Amino acid sequence: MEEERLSQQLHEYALWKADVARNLGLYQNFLESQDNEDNELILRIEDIIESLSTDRIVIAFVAEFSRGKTELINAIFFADYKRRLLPSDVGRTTMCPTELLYDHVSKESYIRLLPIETRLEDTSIAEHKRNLDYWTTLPLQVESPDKMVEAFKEVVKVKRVSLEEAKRLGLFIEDMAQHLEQVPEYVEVPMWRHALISFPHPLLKGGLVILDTPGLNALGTEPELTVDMLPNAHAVIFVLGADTGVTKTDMDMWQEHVKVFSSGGKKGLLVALNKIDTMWDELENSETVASKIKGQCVSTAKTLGIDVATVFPISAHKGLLGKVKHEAALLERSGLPKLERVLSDEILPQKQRIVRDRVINGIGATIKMSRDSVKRNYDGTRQQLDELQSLDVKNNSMIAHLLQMTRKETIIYETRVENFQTSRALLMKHVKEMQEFLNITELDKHITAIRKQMEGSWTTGGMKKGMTQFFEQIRYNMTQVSYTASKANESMQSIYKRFHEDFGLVDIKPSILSMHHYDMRMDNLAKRAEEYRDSTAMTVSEQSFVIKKFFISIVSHARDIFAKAFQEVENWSKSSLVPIAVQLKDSKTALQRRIDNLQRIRDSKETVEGRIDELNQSLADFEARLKQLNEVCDAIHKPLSFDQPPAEAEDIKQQTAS
Ligand SMILES: Nc1nc2c(ncn2[C@@H]2O[C@H](COP(=O)(O)OP(=O)(O)OP(=O)(O)O)[C@@H](O)[C@H]2O)c(=O)[nH]1
Ligand SMILES: [Mg+2]
Repeated sequence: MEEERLSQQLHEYALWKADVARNLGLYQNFLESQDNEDNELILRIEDIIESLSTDRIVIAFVAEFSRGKTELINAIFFADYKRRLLPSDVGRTTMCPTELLYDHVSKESYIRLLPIETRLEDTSIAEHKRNLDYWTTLPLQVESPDKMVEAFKEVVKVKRVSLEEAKRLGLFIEDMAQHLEQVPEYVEVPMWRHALISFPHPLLKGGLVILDTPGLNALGTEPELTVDMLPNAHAVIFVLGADTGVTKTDMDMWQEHVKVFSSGGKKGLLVALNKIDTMWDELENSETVASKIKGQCVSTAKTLGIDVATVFPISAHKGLLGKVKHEAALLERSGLPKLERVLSDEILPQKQRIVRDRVINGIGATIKMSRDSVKRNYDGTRQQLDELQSLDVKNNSMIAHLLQMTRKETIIYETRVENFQTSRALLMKHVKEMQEFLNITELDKHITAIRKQMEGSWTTGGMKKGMTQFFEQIRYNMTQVSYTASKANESMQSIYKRFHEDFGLVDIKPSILSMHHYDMRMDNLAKRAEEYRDSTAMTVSEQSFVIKKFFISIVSHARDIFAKAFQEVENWSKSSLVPIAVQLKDSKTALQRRIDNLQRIRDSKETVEGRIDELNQSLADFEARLKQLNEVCDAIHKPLSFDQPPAEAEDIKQQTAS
């Protein structure tokens, strides 16, 4: 079954991550065994290992209410419970964004709920996730599916609050009230703002996170969903109903919040045209029904402005039934397996490639550099051995001559090191400049000023002005950083050029510092801010409330971009010079060793044989290290199983399994 396939692929992905982490651990051991260990590098590896263990693949489901998001989740992922696990019903059911995951830290199964009142404060959901103070945690009894179903009902609870309270919470929708004859005194609002459900289902244990969202303007009222959770998901499934077609509210949601997911060519946005069983007509032949469904897919694709290949006609309901009752024909007809195949064969591999590239970009060059350094030491030792073996030990003047030559070389070496230090100082000046533009304390001052100004003017116009000014300043800073980055790159290039001329050593190239990624992220953030601010779906009465909330989530992302860009500049400045520093150190060690050898033999402090034995021992040590580093390099660069022709892929699978 497709869901087993997804499970199997997730399992293989988890094994792959564990293997990479194990190899990075070996590299860490290697670094720790070095004379002057590089603590920062060791910490960086620690971070990568940590990020591999916390890595998740997030699939989000968005749609208007009652399109069948929750039913679809039940059908794709939880049919093995032989029932409808998550509550799905006619009308509005899911009340708050719900994440299903496996918490590897807590390990206990739970439902964790964040009260709706937390909307009144400035704290984002992401911040709440780091601090459990406000959450209500309920245990989840996984051994009994009945009890689980019962427990999940808590998530969909609502409560009655006064109109004033609903307004304060930013949850009273003026537009809806317009249809009512009289404005109600009390309204129903969701009891919870966010839910986290953790239990040890194999898919969730494999790192899958499923995000179920409520319909009915949820995307409008909780900006963090549109600014953070959806853009960071690896796949977004937008669900439509074949019975309703693309309605105006479906279209608004698509235009304002969903289609942006695929901007910049990003893959992973899929459209499920659900409830096709409502078109199954016993009185028509199956070809006619199929062609009607096809026709609706084509018109849906046209309305949304997307390729028809990304529209999947499905019946979540029949798919779930087919799985529970083991009716293969019904399951096939539900169209579910096709959608599931895209998740396992496209979305997951794409994610794995990204993680693999991140590991290679983050540490690949450094590991290669260590390996090259060990290889240089190995070659140097071999050369010394040859020199010793061919040396006429009785010829003192010859030894004196060799010593003098080597000392001269040492002096030249030292001048070059001085030159290197001077160029390095210039480079560090540029780095400092960039970091001043990315300084978080300065950004915070700017944020406070804008915030004050926005709070002073509660009109939409004032809010807009504040937001524009906010982005003007940070974009100016980003432009300055990019400009200085190009100067820093030039400095780095010239350091390398000189280094190659002086040492004529292996042709290593410096990595280029690019701020493009952060510029793009900031542009996207500004774009989303603009779209959100001007959106017609901003139907909530207390508009300034929502904009203020939105500003807060925008700000936290801008801070995050600054912090990451700052760190990138820092890492670049350090790691780009490491290859040179390592080569310099290796050259120095080699020179020192030669002087040592010659002096000892000249002073007859040691027999040539003793020294040769010693060198042979070092040679064996270097050989063992080289072998280990080669293995680490291979493990990290190993092609992924789905990037291989079938026969090789099988081999890799077996290797990962063993
Ligand atoms: N006929 C038919 N009904 C379906 C199908 N999928 C879901 N439904 C029904 O549609 C209704 C809504 O389904 P839900 O899964 O609760 O929809 P939702 O999108 O999660 O809705 P909210 O949680 O309110 O946002 C339920 O009564 C489901 O049984 C389907 O494939 N065919
Ligand atoms: Mg639902």
